[in-house]
Amino acid sequence: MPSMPMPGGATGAASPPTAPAATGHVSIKNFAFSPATVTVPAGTTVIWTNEDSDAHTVTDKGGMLHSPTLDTGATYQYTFTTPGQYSYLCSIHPFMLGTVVVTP
Ligand SMILES: [Cu+2]
Repeated sequence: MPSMPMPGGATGAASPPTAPAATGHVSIKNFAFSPATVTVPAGTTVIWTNEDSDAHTVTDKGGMLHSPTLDTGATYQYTFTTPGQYSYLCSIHPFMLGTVVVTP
């Protein structure tokens, strides 16, 4: 990838010019997290996007993940820095379960 100066400067989103942070994406649709299990290396920002017509949340029991109610099209993101396995659910529909596996 050629190295180019940042055009214009402030774009609102803080993205490092080199070594862009990895991102993982989880869709929320049909009352399920998709994929239900996502595996990412430590330091990855996982972004959930609600693609349902119903509101959902991303919530874990430990309080680490605590999104507001996500309406259609809303997103929630969290950067996982510690390896481990993180289970979460939708607090509105507790049968909706998901897991983030963070590898070193
Ligand atoms: Cu839900």
